[in-house]
Amino acid sequence: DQTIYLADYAPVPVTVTHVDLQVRLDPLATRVSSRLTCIRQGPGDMVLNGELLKLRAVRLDGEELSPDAYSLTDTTLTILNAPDSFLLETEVEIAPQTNKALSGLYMSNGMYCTQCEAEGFRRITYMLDRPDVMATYDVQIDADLPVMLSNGDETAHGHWRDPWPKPTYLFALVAGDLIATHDSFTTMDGRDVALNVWVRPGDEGRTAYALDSLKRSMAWDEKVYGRVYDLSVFNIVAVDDFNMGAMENKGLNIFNSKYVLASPETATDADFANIERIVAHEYFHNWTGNRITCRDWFQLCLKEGLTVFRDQQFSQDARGFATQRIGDVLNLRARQFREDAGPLAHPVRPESFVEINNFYTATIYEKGAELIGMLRTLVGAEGYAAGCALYFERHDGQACTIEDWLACFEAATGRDLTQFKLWYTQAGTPVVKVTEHFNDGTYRIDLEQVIPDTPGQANKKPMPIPLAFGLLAQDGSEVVGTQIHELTSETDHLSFDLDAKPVLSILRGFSAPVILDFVQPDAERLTLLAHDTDPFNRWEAGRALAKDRLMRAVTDDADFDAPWLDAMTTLATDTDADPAFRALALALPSEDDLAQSLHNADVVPDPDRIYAVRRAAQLAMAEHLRDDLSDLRESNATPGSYDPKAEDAGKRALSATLLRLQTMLDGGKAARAAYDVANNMTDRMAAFACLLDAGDETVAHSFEQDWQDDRLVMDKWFMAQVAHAAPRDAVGVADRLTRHRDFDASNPNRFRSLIAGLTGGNPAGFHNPDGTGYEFLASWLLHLDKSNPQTSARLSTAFDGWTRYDADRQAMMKAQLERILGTTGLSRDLSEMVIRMLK
Ligand code: BAL
Ligand code: ZN
Repeated sequence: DQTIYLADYAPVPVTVTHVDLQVRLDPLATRVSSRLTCIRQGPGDMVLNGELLKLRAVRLDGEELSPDAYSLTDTTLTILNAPDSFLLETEVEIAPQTNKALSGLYMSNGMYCTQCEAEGFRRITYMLDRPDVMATYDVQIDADLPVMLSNGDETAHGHWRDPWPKPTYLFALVAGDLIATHDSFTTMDGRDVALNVWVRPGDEGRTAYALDSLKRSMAWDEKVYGRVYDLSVFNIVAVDDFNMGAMENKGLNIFNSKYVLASPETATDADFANIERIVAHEYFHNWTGNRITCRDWFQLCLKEGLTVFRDQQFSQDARGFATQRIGDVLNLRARQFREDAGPLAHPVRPESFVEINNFYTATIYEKGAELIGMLRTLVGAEGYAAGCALYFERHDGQACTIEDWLACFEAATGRDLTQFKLWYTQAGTPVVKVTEHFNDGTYRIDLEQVIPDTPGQANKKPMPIPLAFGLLAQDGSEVVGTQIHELTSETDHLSFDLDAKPVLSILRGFSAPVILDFVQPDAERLTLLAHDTDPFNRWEAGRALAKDRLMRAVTDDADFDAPWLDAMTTLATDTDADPAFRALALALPSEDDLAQSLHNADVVPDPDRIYAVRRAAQLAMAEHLRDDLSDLRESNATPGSYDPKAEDAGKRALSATLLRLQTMLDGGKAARAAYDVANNMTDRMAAFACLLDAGDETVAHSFEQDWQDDRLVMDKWFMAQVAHAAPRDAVGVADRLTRHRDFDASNPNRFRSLIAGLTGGNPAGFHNPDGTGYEFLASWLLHLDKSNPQTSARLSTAFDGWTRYDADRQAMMKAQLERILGTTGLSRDLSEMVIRMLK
């Protein structure tokens, strides 16, 4: 059994306080010489981690170690009977060019780069590769290359010194033929920081937005959290082959090029927003992650949940609270609620894992962020600021736990957070059942919380759930402004003396990551949609109305009624409302959302039926809005040169929504016109998707002719064709595209575009009743697993909803999962995922 348990945590007997590395780069024979300053902290042997290393020498205090003074396995080097303090030297050889797992030191398009989180450093040299060992670093890179970067400050060409103690996972090295765009930032204590974004020659015209986002992030963290940058240089490097979105290595952030490079011609509004958010996220890690890190990987949410919460706050400030919050909640529900509802459910702080790379999940990140948001609601903005200030003061330079974090808030606010900690240890999305009673001038709300059983966890304890709510009169005027009720027990109630039954607006701003079980009359939802002072709940009311209709259309063949269509028209044409909000409010719940909601209601979801019903709803909306569509699009045009600002992006989003409706009516005429005049990738992709939906047979080819030399744009091309294929054609389209000359499974972006284009972008295609979608996915996961287990395991989660479906589909998905598991040489990553999904 390879399972690792939180309960088994123990500090290392011998630690390392300084790392001196010399790296002589060569594609097939890189030589890494390491000198570790070691100090004993307790009894026991020193066990260093190492994988795929050829050990050439090992010396202790300058003396070659005799074979009986150490032992070696495939994954460890153990120093027997080490003294109290000593210098340990090793020399190893590695082959970055053959490293296709993209973990450790590898090559991407001729450049050397690293990814060490979570456990990649052990593929570079022997070391205590765990986050509670924090050391300073001196790094000498030797190669005949123009640019050689590592963490900290450069003291001579290729020599870098990082004075801030850090764990191995924050180590980084980059070398190659790179070109930088430079800028600078003056900190609030008056120090100049050089900012550089390094890219491959030819990409330097696409770095401006990343640099601008970086400067705004630095200023925001000073202003809002009082956090100041602590080195004289901050480097960002864009890499084409990268498993994650980006990585917060100290002073040397490495990014997937998708989240750095942007120009109006090549990047969409969503790309610009992602760049802004991820640049901020990685920068914010400098304090929440780097200066204060995790004691062990079970504490991953300590840095990730908090840093996601901080990047969400930043984006709200940059782009507007309501639309950002709605987008974040949509993402939480689509990914985290789904995860929490299936076989992969796990607590925000898990208690065991086999492969830590499998726990970079929506639960750790997005639910982790919701926990910080709830904590802030419970202790108030001032209490939150005081708790954070104490955390930074008390724990700077340390590797910490969730207990350390919560203790700061208990000390700063006097609040007992014992019950709140259950949010970290209990998996599953709580359901809050709401029932209303109005009698003789008394309005009463009954509340009940139910936390579902999840793998390995049953009979959970009630958690503190902050419920923000307000009350409206039936005419829409507010009678009770926003209040917070803390639901701490299984059942509870609230009472008000009122003349008439009010309209309840509950879970305002989505104040807790829960599912509401609340049957509210349509008339009241329409009142909320039109009048709620809380914009999130205005949107939520519209979403609930739409979901009801779609579900009833699936189960009872119900029609789309005029009052709902009228409300949609009112929204679409309400020029007083923010276009971004209107676009969000007009969007229908996704096919996957409907599948899960039907499953929750004990209805077996039929992917084809869901697809057809969604199309029918769009058609009904389009017909209802028919006379307004053209004018509405015109009035939301953004003429002139492209500006990525949120206001314009909102107009483009609304315009794209309307174009989809127009396409339902005209078979792609308006989309063709829009495609031909588009002067930016946002409008172009919107029109491209519509044309694919309409079955246009020429547009894919002409798009390819225009963009075949641009890898990031071609990722969009691959994805859109699969996502917008007719369901019965989708697997065939995906299969054909895997034989395209530009399909390269070893590039994670390209692989993900094609695979997720099917599994996430075309659910009815993936769930083709003939089972070819499942077979296709399993075959490609097995193919990729041989070289890149991390990405293969990540994409296997497309199978996690398998028990929702009918018996035939379940049998076919189960057979594919068993086929994967029965394959010899399967990675630890993929096998853990499949075993969990089959349990
Ligand atoms: N630490 C891995 C990438 C990120 O969350 O920033
Ligand atoms: Zn992060």
